[in-house]
Amino acid sequence: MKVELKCISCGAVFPPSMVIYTCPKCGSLLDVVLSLDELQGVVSWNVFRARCFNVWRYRELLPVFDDSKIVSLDEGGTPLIKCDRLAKWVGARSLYIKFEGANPTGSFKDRGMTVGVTKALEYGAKAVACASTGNTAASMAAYAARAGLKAIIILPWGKVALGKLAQAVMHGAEVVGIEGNFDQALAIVRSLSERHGIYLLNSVNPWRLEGQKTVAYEIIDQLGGAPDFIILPMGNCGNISALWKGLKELLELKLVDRAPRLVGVQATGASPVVDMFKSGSEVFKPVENPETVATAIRIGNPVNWSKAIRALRESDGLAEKVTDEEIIKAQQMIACLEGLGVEPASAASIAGLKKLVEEGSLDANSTVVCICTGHLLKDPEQAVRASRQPLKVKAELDEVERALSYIISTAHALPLPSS
Ligand code: AN7
Repeated sequence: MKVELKCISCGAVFPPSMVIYTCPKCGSLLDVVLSLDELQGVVSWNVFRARCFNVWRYRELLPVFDDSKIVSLDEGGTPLIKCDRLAKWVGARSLYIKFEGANPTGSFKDRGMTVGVTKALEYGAKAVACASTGNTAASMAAYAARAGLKAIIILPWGKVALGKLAQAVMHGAEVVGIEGNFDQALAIVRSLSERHGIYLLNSVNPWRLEGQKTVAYEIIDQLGGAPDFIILPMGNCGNISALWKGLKELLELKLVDRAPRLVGVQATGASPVVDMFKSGSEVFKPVENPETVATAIRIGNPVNWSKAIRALRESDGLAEKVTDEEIIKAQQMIACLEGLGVEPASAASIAGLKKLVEEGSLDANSTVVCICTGHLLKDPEQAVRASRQPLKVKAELDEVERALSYIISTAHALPLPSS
């Protein structure tokens, strides 16, 4: 299949053999452009559904040229779970969670890494690198290990959740913490990659987004059609960019008859894209010192902001910001009402939905899919901090009974966090 890299600003086109991350002419972001004409009539839901349910079910739409180099951990194929109890709390009629925590390293990043690391092998790279708030690091470290590549990771020191750090170091990556934030780490790793020819795997890399777009295919595949809204958290904005690209490809291939409206959610302390979208401004203003409990999306200068704005505008979408309190409340409700453990950034999607329904900007009768991007166990320290602590007693029955007296006397219901 014919594949090109195309600048989203000046339209310049480059061959896929060039190792570039941004446009060599104007510096803007690149899109991978597939010639979908060749696939009309070749791909169909029947063709896809005859295969295993993972990212590679959609093989024709993934621009990898050498199948023997594919680095996979059976990523994707995550559950789409109907959440009726949570829907009631949110005030919506029909709500699904796309549970990306079920990916091999516990986040949606694996979808992008399977393609990104395969590209690294195709290009003949020996080492890969990324800056990360944690999940990209964990995923890249795992896929690099499987591919036999060296992995270099730059992190904001002290601001990466424990589970993610544990993964990065256990998979053997070289990890450097900087006394600074993610945005600074990204600037450093971009220079590092350029100077030393190390393959860059942040979401500025357009190939990574090719893997991540499969979440769009899966949602439509699982629902058998388009929902009214898809809601997701935004950090560096790779995911919303990829989601929209995937949906547009399905539209062009006539594999879906309409596009869902996209909703991007950020934390109030790190909301440059939401602010720009809501104000209707053409000027992007980064946030100097981003801050939020959702460390995954503690990003003030998202590299893909222009693709995110494009996705929100083209899909007639919405954007919303939520406080740390709203994020934690939503995380508890997802956990207690549905049994789904998600990390704070992921809960931002549900918190955003609740706010938009309450404001009346999102019709409560809509069918909504919220993408929950990462697993609860990514940030165990935050989960323990946010929850009731276990009681410690002597190893005696009556001590345990006394500790449980309230529950035992009201055994009809476990207490849930008050709404
Ligand atoms: C759980 O790992 O940026 O808008 O360096 O870990 O595509 O950046 C993580 C981002 C949402 C935001 N949810 O996605 C990183 C990193 C979780 C995340 C996002 C992230 P993008």
